[in-house]
Amino acid sequence: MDIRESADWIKQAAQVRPSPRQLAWQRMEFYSFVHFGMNTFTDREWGLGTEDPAIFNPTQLDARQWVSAFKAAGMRGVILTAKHHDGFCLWPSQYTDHSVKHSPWKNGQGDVVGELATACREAGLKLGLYLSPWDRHEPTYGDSPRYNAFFLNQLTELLTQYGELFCLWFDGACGEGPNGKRQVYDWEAYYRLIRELQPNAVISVMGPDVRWCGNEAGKVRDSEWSVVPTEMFDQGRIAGESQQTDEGRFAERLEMWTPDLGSRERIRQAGGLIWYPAETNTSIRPGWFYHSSEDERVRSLENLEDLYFSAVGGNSNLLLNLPPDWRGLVYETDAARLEELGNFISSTFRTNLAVGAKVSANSMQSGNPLIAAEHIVDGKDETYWAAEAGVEQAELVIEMDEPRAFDVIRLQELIEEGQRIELCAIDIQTASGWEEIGRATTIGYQRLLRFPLVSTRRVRLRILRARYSPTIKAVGLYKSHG
Ligand code: FUL
Repeated sequence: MDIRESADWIKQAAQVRPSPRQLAWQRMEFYSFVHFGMNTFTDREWGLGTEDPAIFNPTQLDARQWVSAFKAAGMRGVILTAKHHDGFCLWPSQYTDHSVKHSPWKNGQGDVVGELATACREAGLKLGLYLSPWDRHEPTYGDSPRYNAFFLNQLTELLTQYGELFCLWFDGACGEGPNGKRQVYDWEAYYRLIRELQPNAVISVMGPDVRWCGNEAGKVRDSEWSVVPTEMFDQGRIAGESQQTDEGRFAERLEMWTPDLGSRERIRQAGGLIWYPAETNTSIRPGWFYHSSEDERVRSLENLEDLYFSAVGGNSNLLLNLPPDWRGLVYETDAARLEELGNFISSTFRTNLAVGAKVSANSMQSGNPLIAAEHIVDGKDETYWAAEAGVEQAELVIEMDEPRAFDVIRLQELIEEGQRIELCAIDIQTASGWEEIGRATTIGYQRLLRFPLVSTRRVRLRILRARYSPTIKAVGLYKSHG
């Protein structure tokens, strides 16, 4: 039965909550990474910084084509590499000559960031930007104060000239400067500027708002906690900066992979706790940049479906890289795959078979009209169910008018209140009684479970262990199409 004895520290962990910008970001679920730049033309992954801007010359660049391919997949935003490690800028920065301004593309009049910003605005997608702190071209790199000032100038251009940004994405690579000195990044100054000029934007990976999941292969933990020890942020930054000095394929760099970031055992020893949710970043191809040699190595539809279920369905957002080719277009195979994936996602999640069902619960907080058992199937965002304070186990039974066949379940906590569920199971009622069909550890923003098709009138969610008082915002039952 109920264990009404949550220790104080568990109660505190249950009450760590996301900021409004983290919440808005979490709802984006799935968006695209665009690695495009000098490397697209030199067929490299990491440029040297000595490339001639004359090499940058996409013949058919069309940001609208990118955006419509991303939209077809159900993506809600795009993050573009405005500058990668080679220092070449995709916008006409006034602080360097190493940019589109000095390329033959559109006679030096073009602006890739600007074109993408316009295409996103037209299509209703959000825009984010990747700006590499490591800059192999810039002569001041390694002369820390001067380079930091340069970097802040570039950031200011990006933060002020392209409308609202949802994200600034920093990786941690920190190579040696041309003068042999090591650059010390002034992260605090970068963050202050972003907060001032784009207060709604999250700062991801080498930043305080969104945590790198710890690998680039698309792997997600069984329990992807958004409440983690404060140290995760500082340690992440240190690991990020020291991890890369050589060009390497991403699959080989799997540092920062600790399976347990948020269990009771782990957080009990923590100096403090923060809301630091995970993002899974991976590419649709082996590399981050386009290489024609990888045209046959685009992820299959089945692989993308699995990735979607494990990442978006495992309490992380999915940042899937789609590198445009040297024409400046998302390659045909990649675009076709995105469309297939989008069709699969939208047809699968079109109809929640549980909507309107009766729901009962064996524990419930009273006195709040937003809280009721039926609210988990009312399709509304702000209503939910919550167990009484201190309760760590509870059961909800969903009863439909007639048997329904489904093979996907979607579970969501009300993360505005925190992340609390540690273990749960799903049962269906059969002629011989309740039968367990799925189990999960954490839920958080969203957990998706897949299993062979079942048909039943009654579904039971057993919350086997939770912190202080579990909440459920929504339960969805779906039949997958594809
Ligand atoms: C890494 C970079 O070194 C890769 O080139 C790529 O941009 C990846 C997303 O981040 O740290």
